[in-house]
Amino acid sequence: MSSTPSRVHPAWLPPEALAPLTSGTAAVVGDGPCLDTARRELAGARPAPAREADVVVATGDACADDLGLAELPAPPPRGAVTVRTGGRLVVVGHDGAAALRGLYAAARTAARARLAGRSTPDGVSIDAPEQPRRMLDHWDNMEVHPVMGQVERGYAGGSLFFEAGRVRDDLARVHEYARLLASIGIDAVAVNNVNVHEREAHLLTDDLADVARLADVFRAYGMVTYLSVSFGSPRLLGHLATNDPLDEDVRAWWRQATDRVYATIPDFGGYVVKADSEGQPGPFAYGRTHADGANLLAEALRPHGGTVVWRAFVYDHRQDWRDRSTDRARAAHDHFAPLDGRFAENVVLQVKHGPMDFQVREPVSPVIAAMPRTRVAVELQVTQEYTGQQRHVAYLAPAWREYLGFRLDGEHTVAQLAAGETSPDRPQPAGGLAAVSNVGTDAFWTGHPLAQANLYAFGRLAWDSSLTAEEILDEWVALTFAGADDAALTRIAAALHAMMDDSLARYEAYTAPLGIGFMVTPGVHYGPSVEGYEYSPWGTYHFADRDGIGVDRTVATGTGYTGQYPSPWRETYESLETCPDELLLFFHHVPYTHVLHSGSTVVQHVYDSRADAVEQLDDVEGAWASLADLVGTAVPEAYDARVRERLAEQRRSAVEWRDQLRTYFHRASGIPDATGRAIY
Ligand code: GCV
Repeated sequence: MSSTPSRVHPAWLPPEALAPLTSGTAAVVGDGPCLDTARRELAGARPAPAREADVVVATGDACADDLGLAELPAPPPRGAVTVRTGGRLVVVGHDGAAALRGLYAAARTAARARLAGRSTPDGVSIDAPEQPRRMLDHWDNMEVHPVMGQVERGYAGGSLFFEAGRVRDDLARVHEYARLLASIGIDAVAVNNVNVHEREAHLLTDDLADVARLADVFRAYGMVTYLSVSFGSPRLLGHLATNDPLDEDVRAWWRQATDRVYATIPDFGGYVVKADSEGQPGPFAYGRTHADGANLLAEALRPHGGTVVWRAFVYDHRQDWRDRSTDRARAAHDHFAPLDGRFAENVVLQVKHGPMDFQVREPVSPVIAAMPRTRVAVELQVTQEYTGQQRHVAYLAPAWREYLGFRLDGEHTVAQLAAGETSPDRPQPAGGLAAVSNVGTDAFWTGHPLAQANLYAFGRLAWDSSLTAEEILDEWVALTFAGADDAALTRIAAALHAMMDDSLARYEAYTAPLGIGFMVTPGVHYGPSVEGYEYSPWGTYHFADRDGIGVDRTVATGTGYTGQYPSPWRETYESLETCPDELLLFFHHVPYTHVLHSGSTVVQHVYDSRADAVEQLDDVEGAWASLADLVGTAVPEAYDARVRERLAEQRRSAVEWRDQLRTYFHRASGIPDATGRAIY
């Protein structure tokens, strides 16, 4: 039986979202898979010659006169020119993909204008993405894993791509998904988990015809398809004696395997590789470097224009908690920074945004500024592994915006470093942005319907990191609820801002104090367990004891991690005086009585923030309840039921977090809560 639900929520592209573009006449000029998609999108409009049509979509080779325009600026690479004049809309993309994205952008502009109560003025706008690569990674398995389910760290049902050990026959849902992604500017998709199990390893060889079917779908929406591959493929699939990257037979095996991929999928994107990481095979076994490993695959892909996305998530996951000199936060920089300049041009080194692993709060990874001769991509996690697993409301855009706007080398932002937009004295080739997707076969795509906003926000920030989290939420609301009347739409927007704008800060306040992460139930990573990982081999310790808490990562007395940052951050984080409160325990081990810049002590902060955050949930629930009269009209009943079910679980879980953490730190420190609130 198929696990695909029959009624799927349209996310941010309900029919009403495109209605402003299909109410009159339309023309699409040119051929190709993306222009054909644009044609289908405009099928509801009456056809008309391009010179006269109300809505026109074309590519840069069309001439202004044919489109009924006096003049037409050249569309920028990957982008589009949009001309609004006298009620007409003409979208001209650099290529078909850019034209299609421009069409969706016009729907977004119309929706936002409506929410703001204004009309879109005439004029010419030129729009191109800030990040040259905007990729989504899927941690989907072909088979269902006994512990992880089908999608590793997936909280929204099974895989959209695979069912019962193979690519689905019916890819209608993948089309819907690709459409959503095209509308937010995504241009690349990796379809399988970076932990490549034996079955999925065969996608590279035995299942190519099926991968080609997925690639056909994504191509029609302007995206290229990638596969995660196992570094162990030559032995596993080719039955060679070794995977040594410098071995001639291994090199020949990768060349031949890759030639076959391109013979089947000529515009294939390339490979994503997790090597020497959490048990995956890699070059270390042969005494080779990660540059040797990545360049092996780069060599095979280069003749075809393909890219290797090599992950920098390499650390010792068999650590002893007594060993205070090994610091997982240091690992990626220690392994990769010395290799700068040694990666082939078609290698992108994909670095998680923080040095640990997608915790609620981490500093920005210093690796992002440490490799100016390497294409560094920054990896975000849309799927909410450590941020509430799509049961808690946690709108991630505010944190992503902070990371992307962080001036890591004192001058350039993370977004600029990823985009390769740096100054002449510090050129950096572009790597782009990638993120782990949060979708599945769930009828709402993302489990919690409001988690759709995170996927939406990732695409929008990869396009333009200067957008504010609030602006992005407005767009998402205006599109998602495009069927609501004006008054209802305004109320929905107000309620969702009240629920979502500060939702990540609230989640942080009841879960992860002052930069401490990993106080979660081991394995599943949901719910509190203060010491769950404290004596495990994963290197994720907080070192809480009766006297204090935190990890000393200073150069002076700790692991030296602060020394991996360029100025001014190495000095800022090294000093207790200047280290920001929210990262204090990430960088320093302090007594519970240490006084924060906020004036509170560490332990009182733990007590207060948890209690206050749970109290705020009254307002969150109240905001949703205020929309009750719209349920059944502007808000579908099933949508409301799902949101209410998730809010109830969020409260239950938040109370559990509050009580476990307050109790643990009361017991550990022996210091009472100054407010006298009950400790359980
Ligand atoms: C795909 C964390 C997650 C793993 C994930 C890994 C990674 O450790 O818990 O599930 O594996 O990150 O990013 O490779």
